[in-house]
Amino acid sequence: MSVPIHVKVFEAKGLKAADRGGKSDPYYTISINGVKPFQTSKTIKGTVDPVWNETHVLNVKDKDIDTGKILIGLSDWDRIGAHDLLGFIRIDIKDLKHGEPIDKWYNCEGKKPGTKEKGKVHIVCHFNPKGVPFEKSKQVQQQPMMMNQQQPMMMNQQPMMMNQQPMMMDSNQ
Ligand SMILES: [Ca+2]
Repeated sequence: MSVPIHVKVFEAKGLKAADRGGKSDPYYTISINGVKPFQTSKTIKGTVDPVWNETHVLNVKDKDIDTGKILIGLSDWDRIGAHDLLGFIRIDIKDLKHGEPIDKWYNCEGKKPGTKEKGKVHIVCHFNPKGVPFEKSKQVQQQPMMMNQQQPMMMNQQPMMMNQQPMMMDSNQ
């Protein structure tokens, strides 16, 4: 059994500058516990304040609900050579409340958990046992009275959203 978490990565501010001229070309990979398959974002070139607005659906296995982490690894794209690491975001899945979107700026960490790195990332995580799509869940949050009526209808939309994601992954790399 697994449970979907919808993660929307809006933007980052003040990431490490890995290129000359004080800029980076940031992109990230996102996974549960750093286990493949990773999902990869677009690369936003020439900035330390990238805006992504990308939504990911991660399937969390039952055994990872108490101890697993959402791991986001931020890197600087380079035309030649190895890409530079810019930082990590680690989100404990046990801190996410079931069914309730959590909207937060997370500080970047270094390679070692708990160490500081430059920058922060704006993320909404929605741990979502009923399978309500993220965008709809925001509406539900704004209209709490309608919640029970809307939920069953929306569950059918989810497979569609999930199929669109792989198409978008490589388009800007
Ligand atoms: Ca670069």
